[in-house]
Amino acid sequence: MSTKTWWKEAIIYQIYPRSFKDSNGDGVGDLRGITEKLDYIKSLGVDTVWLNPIYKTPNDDGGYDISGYNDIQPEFGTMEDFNDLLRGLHRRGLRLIMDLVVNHSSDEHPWFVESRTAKDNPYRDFYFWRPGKDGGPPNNWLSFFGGSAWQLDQTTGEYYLHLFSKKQPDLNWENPALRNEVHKLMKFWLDKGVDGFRLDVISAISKRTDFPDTDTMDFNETIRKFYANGPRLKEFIREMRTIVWNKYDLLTVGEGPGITPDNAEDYLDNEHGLNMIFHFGHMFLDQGPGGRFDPVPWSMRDFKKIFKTWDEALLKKGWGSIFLGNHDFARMVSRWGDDKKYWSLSSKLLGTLLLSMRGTPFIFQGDEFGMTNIELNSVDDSMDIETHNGWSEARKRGLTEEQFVKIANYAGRDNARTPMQWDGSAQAGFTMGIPWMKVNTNKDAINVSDQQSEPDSILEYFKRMTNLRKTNPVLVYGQYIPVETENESLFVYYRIWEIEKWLIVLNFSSETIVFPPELTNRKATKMIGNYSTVDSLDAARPWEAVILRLCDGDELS
Ligand code: TEU
Ligand code: CA
Repeated sequence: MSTKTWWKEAIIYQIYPRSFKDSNGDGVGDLRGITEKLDYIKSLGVDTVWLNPIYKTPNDDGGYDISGYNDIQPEFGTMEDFNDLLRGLHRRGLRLIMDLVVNHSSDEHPWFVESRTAKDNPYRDFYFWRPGKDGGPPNNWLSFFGGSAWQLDQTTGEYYLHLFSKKQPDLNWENPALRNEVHKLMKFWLDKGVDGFRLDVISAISKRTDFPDTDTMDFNETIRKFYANGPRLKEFIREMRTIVWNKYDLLTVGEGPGITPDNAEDYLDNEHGLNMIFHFGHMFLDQGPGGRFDPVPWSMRDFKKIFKTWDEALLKKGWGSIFLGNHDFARMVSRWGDDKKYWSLSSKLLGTLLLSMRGTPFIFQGDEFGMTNIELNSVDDSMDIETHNGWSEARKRGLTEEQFVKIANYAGRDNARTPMQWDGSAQAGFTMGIPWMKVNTNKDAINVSDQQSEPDSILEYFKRMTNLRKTNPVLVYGQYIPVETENESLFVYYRIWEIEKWLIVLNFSSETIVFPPELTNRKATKMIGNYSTVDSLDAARPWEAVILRLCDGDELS
């Protein structure tokens, strides 16, 4: 069925460099800091690292606004530091995936600086410039970060498109000269020896160049119908693959809202597409029509349905990825688990889910030892442009700051971006100086140092889970068969491969849940579990996670 490749078997660790480790005391995490921690990374049992952007940037949006694609952000270090890091990773058998952000650049990139000077500048068509309509912007599109997606530029009196902040003008992929530049910069990094790319918002690179108005108030629907999945998407991806990727053994993972189970094939074509994609189904489950700052309750039934639908969709072509948190969302345990009473058990449960699903798992820094959300007291505390812009929109709708901050504390991106908690010292061992963003006040209770070599810790559990996955192909290649769909607390599934039949039981609740009849009285060996005592096989205790290897002769129902 599915051919074996290294990237299917990989376990990926995501590093947000600004918040990982500061080596020189300026309060900003950097490349040397990562190099200092390579043995820690290796000890997790992961084998690939994905770095969020480290390129030259005015840093309007956490480095996703790039002004020099072949340069390192000076705050993060030099190209020599980068080469050292890459060597250090490879020496330990770890691979490196870079973030490729080419749906847009920074407005400070030389291309855009040129582009805005005159209508006949050779770089004009690297971006989307349009005249206004009826005294306003060319259409009614809204940016991801609030407000119109068009910005009027005085120099020429035209508007440019920016799906994200106004300092992130969208690049025009219709222009072959731009595509050639993208190919060149990918080659630059691949020739240095990097092992792949995570392609930021790849879903939006092909625009509907007549720019039709959106006809819905639902933001996620607007994304699907108007921003993402454009007419030339497949062609652009195929071109990158033919001209660049086919010459290297690399991993490509596409990111982007608007990718659905129905259109995933367009991205993943085995011969011509990306290796895999991130799907956002579960990540948008608790977002209402207004998007991130319009939260709605989510149900376990829907959560399970999303995993089932995606697994089925990806069977036909391609390969999936599994993540429960990243730099764009709240902390995994605060969102899907219980970060208070059952903090340890529920963190381990989420680790069990993450590392026992079909699809390549991505662990976000800090989740391996249970880092949690923070509490901002005011919008001013936020370091994220999305939260600041979200607040200006929300206040127009009549929300008080207190109400908005509550929502931001639940859903905002700051939650994921606080400094790594290495130990309980003043700045959690992240920096000797003043950190660019406040350390979470729970650093004394939640840090690496306390959990290392502590057998019952979340960190040690994660290591056991990565090892289990690495040594048992059933967890990588095995079929995924969900057991029941209705239960609001239990998430139960089989992984089946050759003679191996494994059963994974996860109780997403603080109650003891009696098993459905088909799960009881099974002969099985426990492979791992977040409770140390032997299981009854009749019920799951609060936030219990257990993986059972079913013994020979056992019939699957
Ligand atoms: O995010 C892409 C994106 O569209 C969203 O999934 C994400 O929720 C975002 O935070 C907007 O709400 C990518 C990056 O991961 C993100 O950090 C960048 O801000 C964005 O692209 C723009 O480059
Ligand atoms: Ca630094």
